[in-house]
Amino acid sequence: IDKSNAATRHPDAQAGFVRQLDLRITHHLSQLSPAPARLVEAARDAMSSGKRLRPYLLHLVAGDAADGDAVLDMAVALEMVHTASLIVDDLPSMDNALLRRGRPTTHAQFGEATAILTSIGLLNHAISIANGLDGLEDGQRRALVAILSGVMGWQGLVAGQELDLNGFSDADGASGALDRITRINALKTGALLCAAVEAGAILGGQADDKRSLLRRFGEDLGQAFQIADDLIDMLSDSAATGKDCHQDIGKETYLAVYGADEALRRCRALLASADEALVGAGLTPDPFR
Ligand code: GRG
Repeated sequence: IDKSNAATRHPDAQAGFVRQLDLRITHHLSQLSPAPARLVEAARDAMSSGKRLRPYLLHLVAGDAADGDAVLDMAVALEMVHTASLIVDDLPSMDNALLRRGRPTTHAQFGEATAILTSIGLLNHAISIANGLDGLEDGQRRALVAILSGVMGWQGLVAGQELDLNGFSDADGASGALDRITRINALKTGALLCAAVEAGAILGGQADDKRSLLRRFGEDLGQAFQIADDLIDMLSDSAATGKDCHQDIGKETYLAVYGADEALRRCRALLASADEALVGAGLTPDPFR
């Protein structure tokens, strides 16, 4: 499993889209001035790399018939929300990480206060991009804004992170380890992938009956992605420490509870189910590989 190779079977198509996306990110970041230069610099730095998986997913689901400018703008908004969440995830009170995307994290470079402010600023700007989308019907624009505000909040990333860090209370009604793990992965990781897929379906004008299949695709992909992410972390840890692959990595993940073989099997089963949902929705899985 190599997450960084997720779309390299189509390097030209992906690279072309990512080039356009990066130009559009630069354009939107230039709109932040006259905000304080240090804050803008922190935002630029945080947004300067990444696999751009969620934007590419949006682009693939939206298809060629969708308005290319709206797709790019919405893709930037999604990447801003994703980046904002990573900045927060890396903070000393959370994962306390010094490296992200192979470079020093935002708080490591600019301090914790500026990192928090950068994250809030990116979230705010993502909503304002979606509010300003041209050439759409009002209902479409409202739906896209609702997707963004939903995914960042109480039914999305914020909720997933709280449960991941502090666990479930009785009132949260979780029934066992698998339920806890699946719910955390859905909120923390799946929600943003689903948001990209749903936004793509809106911009591509996909029929309502296809949307539930596309949602299943996003959900399966989210679960598979988080399991793969945990496997990759474990493999890089075991490469660094020389320990074997069944070590407990500290959190209640699918990998920690069921072991690497079962995690790999589950990941493959989820990806097969995701493929099936895509085909059901009338899309070809190949470009997504
Ligand atoms: C500020 C919106 C907001 C939320 C705060 C911190 C937090 C709550 C949520 C973060 C949850 C989190 C870190 C989920 C993990 C998601 C994940 C697997 C990220 C890695 O995605 P990649 O591999 O990263 O696509 P790149 O760097 O390539 O973009």
